[in-house]
Amino acid sequence: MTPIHIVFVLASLCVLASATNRPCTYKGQNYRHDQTFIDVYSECKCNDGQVTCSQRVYGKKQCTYKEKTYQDGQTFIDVYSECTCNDGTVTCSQRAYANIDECATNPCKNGATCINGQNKYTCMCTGGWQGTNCDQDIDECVGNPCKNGATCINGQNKYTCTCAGGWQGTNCEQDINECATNPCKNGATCNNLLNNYTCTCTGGWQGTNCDQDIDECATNPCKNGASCINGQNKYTCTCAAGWQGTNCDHDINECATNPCKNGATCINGQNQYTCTCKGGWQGTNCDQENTCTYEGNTYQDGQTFKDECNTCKCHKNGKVTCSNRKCPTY
Ligand SMILES: [Ca+2]
Ligand SMILES: [Ca+2]
Ligand SMILES: [Ca+2]
Ligand SMILES: [Ca+2]
Repeated sequence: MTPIHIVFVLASLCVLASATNRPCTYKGQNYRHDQTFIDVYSECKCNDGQVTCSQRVYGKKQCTYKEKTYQDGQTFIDVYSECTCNDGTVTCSQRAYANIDECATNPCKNGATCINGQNKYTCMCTGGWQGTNCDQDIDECVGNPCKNGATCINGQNKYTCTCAGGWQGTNCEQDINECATNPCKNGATCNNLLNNYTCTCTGGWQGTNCDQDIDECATNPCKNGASCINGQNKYTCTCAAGWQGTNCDHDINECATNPCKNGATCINGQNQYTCTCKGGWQGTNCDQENTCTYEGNTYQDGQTFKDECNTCKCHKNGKVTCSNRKCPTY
């Protein structure tokens, strides 16, 4: 190596030394090479005349997000977004992941179908449910479907009507025909009413259902000691002797058969007749000749005859009367 070479090398070394150890001037302050210092919240270093500072190392705030703590600058995933803690404030990208399945958490209840949408979901409810998540029961009684005073009971996708008396059907809209069970007897006509019926009886029957026989003898229709027999819508009189007719109120004319003979007069009586005989006849029916028998002899009615000193007479009744003189004895 020549002396010229040596001088050149030394000069080069001197230049290198001065080039790698230069001081720094930063915000009016001088710093040695390699010196570190704090600038506000950053750590800075002088490096060969250049100051470089870390970005806000000191005093930066942590973030608290959904009950978790994150360091400044820390990134994390929240559901489907990417979030960053930035000096105490969390900012999240909006839906970092496309076409998120919003139905994945089964938000639709009671058998509803979930439809995954763009940043939303839609629930298609099954019968009887309503609301965003199909978790609200529909009150099927709201429209008052139960009629005629019925009570409505809200059920699962249905309602039930408890009918008032006399009504039937799903909505209690049908009148119950109380005549359907044929409550009216003995040919009666049934009248269907509201929660009731009435019977229009045929003759001879009475009572709610026309099943009670009317006692036609109750009004004592049979007269003059007759006996009454209660029948079906009628009565029968069994007359006492001497009476006839439906009610035994007609006297039988015992003279109708002309019982009195030989010109006698007949007198109609109560269950009997009386004959008034003409002269020369006697007996109940005046069919016997009117004679008297006296001491073995027969005399005609009105005939007089002698009995010793007395005069006797034969009367209509067959009796003989005599004068009652004491006759002299001979
Ligand atoms: Ca319901
Ligand atoms: Ca009815
Ligand atoms: Ca009767
Ligand atoms: Ca009579």
